[in-house]
Amino acid sequence: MPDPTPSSSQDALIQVAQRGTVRVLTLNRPDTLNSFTQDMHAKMRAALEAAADDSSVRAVLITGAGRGFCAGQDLNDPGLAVDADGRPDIAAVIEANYRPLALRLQSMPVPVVCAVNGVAAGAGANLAFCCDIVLAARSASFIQAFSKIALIPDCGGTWLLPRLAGRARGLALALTGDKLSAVDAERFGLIWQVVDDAELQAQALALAHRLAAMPTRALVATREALDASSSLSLADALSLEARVQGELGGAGDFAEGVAAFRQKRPAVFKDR
Ligand code: T3D
Repeated sequence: MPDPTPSSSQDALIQVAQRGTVRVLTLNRPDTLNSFTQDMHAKMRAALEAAADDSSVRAVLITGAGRGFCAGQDLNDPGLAVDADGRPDIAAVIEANYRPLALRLQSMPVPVVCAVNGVAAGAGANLAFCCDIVLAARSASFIQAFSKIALIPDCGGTWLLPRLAGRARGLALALTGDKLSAVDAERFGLIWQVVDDAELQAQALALAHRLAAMPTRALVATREALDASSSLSLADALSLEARVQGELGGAGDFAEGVAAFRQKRPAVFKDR
């Protein structure tokens, strides 16, 4: 498997580019709206791992090539696992591909921005919802396409939809498989912001650069604390805040942030 370095070629399944301290990963099967094959999953895992392991990377930006963001699983992928009866072994596909993808995105050691440039369907929509901050082009849309092929939402959809949009909206989206406009996705709380199509990539990159200049360890700890809170009592969440704050308070970025404030200068954060 080729190393997904920042120099990857234009026809790579995942294009990898370095823009300063931001690693840009572009899903690149535009003829099938960037739907995922086994091969593409492997490249995506490798690209995320490489970004996580590279201390010069301080934010990741994920987007899609062409008119779509991602149409989820490639339903024609000949590489799909089959069970003993020759039927698609969907459980194996999920365990091997979508589970690690969702968990990796939600545990990246740097913030992850997603720029949804077009339709995001099935696992493609939930991939976006796994990211930390999601911008979408005004023309983009989100479809929980699973019910149309007699499946349930995966890639974290059953967990993410009720948490982001609430049970009523999350369940209705999953049951109907209706297309949701980017504007409504923002209104439902599924994404952060809709931007004009022509502005999407520039605004997403600017946001990723802004996050990259911030105290990475504190941003990642913030994500972890928010995610943990749903299964904690208030008392336990307060204890977690105290513990994490204690750890961050002993780190270089806190000293730098306070010094910069006192000296009335911009802080230069370095921890990761
Ligand atoms: O193993 C497992 O299956 C388990 C894993 C499940 C995870 C999942 O993600 S399940 C959900 C899979 N995704 C879908 O069901 C979405 C299927 N696609 C669509 O419903 C539509 O394509 C869209 C609503 C996303 C977009 O519609 P439209 O009209 O803008 O585009 P189109 O013409 O349908 O698609 C353009 C091309 O992309 C077309 O190819 P063609 O005819 O030009 O050669 C279409 O076949 C191809 N394409 C789109 N989505 C997929 C796909 N090819 C393979 N797999 C796809 N998912």
